[in-house]
Amino acid sequence: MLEIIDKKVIESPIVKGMIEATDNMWRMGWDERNGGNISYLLMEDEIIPYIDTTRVLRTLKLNFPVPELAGKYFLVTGSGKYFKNVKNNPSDCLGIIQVSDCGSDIDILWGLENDGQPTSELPSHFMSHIARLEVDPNHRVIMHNHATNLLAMTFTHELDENEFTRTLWQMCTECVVVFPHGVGILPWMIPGTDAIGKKTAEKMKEFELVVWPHHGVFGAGATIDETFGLIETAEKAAQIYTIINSHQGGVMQVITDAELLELAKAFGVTPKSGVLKAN
Ligand code: 2HA
Ligand code: ZN
Repeated sequence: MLEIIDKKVIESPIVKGMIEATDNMWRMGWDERNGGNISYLLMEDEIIPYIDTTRVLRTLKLNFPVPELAGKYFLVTGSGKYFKNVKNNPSDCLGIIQVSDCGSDIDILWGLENDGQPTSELPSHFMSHIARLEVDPNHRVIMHNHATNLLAMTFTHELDENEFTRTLWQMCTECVVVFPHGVGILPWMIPGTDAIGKKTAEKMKEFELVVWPHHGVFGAGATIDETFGLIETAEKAAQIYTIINSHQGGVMQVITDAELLELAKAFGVTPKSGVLKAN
């Protein structure tokens, strides 16, 4: 019986979507070894057909209570798990968890076999979910990875949020339309801590993209596709930045700030104020 239920979970659209995302991210080169993590806020009707929500496999204590998320279900990647391996071993690499009524524990309902734990970045994920839900009722996904060119750019570009955002917007015409709020940037910090979780969440109130210098990026969105696409777009811009900076001939022409403003107007988005210099 147990096996039948678990088999159904693996066939559910949510787990299939997670397998596809982790595989794509690994193939993009953004998730070497156990790098990267994803959490997906699940609606009850997405899991009820697949899972017995009263069957708790294990309960884990949280160091950082999250009463704001009480009762909520999440599909998460596991701590120390390799994205490369998710598709061959989803019930080991992924887990479905529920936050307890008081917000101080999580119940594991499926997966994380072999005594696995949810992602080491759970503080950043949970605190970011809380921050994003306050500003976006459609919010569902937090995604972290080590997107190569964004990471590289944190060595070669100043870390001022407005300047970093402006450079990314200048690299590809679509950028200002895809992330008009720009990117937030933290100082370098130790990953996996409550402290970096709090700082990331503070930025998430304003930005859907938060860069961790010399480490990677956090993205937020309503779907896995949208969040992946957001990071993919910023990463592409960072790639263009790196390519043109290593080009001997240098930059011959750019998209001007006036053109970016015109573009934003044409697509009905409001770029973060203070980034573009033209008026
Ligand atoms: O181990 O990416 O930031 C996964 C990570 C930590
Ligand atoms: Zn990381």
